[in-house]
Amino acid sequence: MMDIQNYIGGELRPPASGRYLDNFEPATGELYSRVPSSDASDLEAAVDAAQSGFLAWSQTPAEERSRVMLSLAEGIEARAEELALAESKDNGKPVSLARTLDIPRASANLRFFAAAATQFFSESHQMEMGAINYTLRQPTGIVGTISPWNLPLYLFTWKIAPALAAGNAVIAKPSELTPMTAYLFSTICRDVGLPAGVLNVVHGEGAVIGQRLVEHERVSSISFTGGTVTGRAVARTAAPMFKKLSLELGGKNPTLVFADAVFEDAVEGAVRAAFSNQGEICLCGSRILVESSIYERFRDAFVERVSTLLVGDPNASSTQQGAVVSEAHMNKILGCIELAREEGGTVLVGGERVRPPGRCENGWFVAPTVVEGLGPSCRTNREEIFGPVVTLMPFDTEAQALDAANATDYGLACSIWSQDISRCHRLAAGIHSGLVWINTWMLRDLRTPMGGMKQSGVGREGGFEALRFFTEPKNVCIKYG
Ligand code: TXE
Repeated sequence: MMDIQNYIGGELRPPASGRYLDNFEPATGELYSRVPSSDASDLEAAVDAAQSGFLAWSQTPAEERSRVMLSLAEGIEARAEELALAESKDNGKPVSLARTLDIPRASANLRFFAAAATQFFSESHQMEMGAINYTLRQPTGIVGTISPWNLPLYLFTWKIAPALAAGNAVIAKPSELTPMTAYLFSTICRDVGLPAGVLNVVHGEGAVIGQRLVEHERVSSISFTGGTVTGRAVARTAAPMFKKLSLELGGKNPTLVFADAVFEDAVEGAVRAAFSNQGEICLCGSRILVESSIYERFRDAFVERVSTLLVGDPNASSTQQGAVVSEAHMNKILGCIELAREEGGTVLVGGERVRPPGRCENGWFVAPTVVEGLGPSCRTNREEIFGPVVTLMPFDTEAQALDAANATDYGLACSIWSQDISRCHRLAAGIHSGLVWINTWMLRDLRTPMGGMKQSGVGREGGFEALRFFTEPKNVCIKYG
């Protein structure tokens, strides 16, 4: 049984208390490693290490920070296959997805922000009466990053990379459900010679070490990705302390399909948006709204396509749907399907647990599920399920589609499938979400702002937005005569 370790002050260390949490492989339901159950004393050590790390790192020229970050990206690339296998085992996702999405994106995050570190700039404002203002953008100090289990190394690096690029020291708290690739990344940091204390990784329970990180007086900013309920608890702690706060929370994203869409592209796009990563991506399109004139044709083609998705051992290269992250999460998803039935929905395909034969028969798998017959205001269409469950709803007019799309408390993403460019622009402006995809889904340019409105969060990640979040702007005004 392998014991994962914290990474504090450049060293891999066991938790001070010697206590660990069990870590399971979702595809088999078996215990396979242990993760530190860190507490306040581990955090204190991490804060002390980060304080001295910050002194050195914030004075390191951007070009040198960039060089070190590029060597971390190279470290990921050199161990890509090991990391992909580890991510798949820890999370349950198909190894093919970890190979093509998670791990390449983790190194891309570091490469992108390594470059951004040398390209960041600030404003200056000339006054006609003979004065000039310029903005200094200085790192905020020790920042806390809290990341979730659905895209473990991808979202871990998405936060630490801009924080490090801007010259901060970081204390990162990965999800206790998927700690393995953050641990392996710690070994890369050690091998590459990242200066001690610049990045510290503290593992453990959210309510214990995550909460302590948010409330620590020497931690200046918190960047959090996770559930809306947890995000609210984080905000409750951080706001009265006036910390900088970035919250990337849940979604209940609509996919809008109009009769003039390229039909095959819309079906394929809607399947991908609904079921990628078992539906465990905050950007997944879990409510599909289809124009009435093509509703039945679309429904039949969609259901046929979904019934061909291969659910099974994440190690098999043919697998398209792996296990969901935990037994508790599987039960939550199955409970949501039950609720959909109670609300009057009809399950067209899926709707139950899957037990793949062989080594995965006790794993936590849910069949890709399609429900129809529910209106936009029921709980199934308003609450985030975060699993392979999607609803289909017809609409008659563009105005109806927009109303239904906006009928949730979330506002993260949407995708629109239509060839009418004027309609696409109108809807993009009218939809309450931070991201709009037209005739595509999850096509990401790392320079663009990423985040949501309403209960999907506060602030934006990505590009210079992220570097602005991880720096404190200071205006300097000079009068020259
Ligand atoms: O995530 P949590 P959970 C949604 C999805 C899912 C639901 C709950 O709907 O079903 O959230 O998932 C840490 N102080 N998303 O409960 O708890 C925790 O250790 C500080 C959407 O598993 O939000 C982990 O590192 N930190 C989402 C991180 O928060 C705390 C991704 C996220 O876990 C904490 C995941 C606390 N009090 C779930 N409690 C997305 N937006 O992509 C927990 N944590």
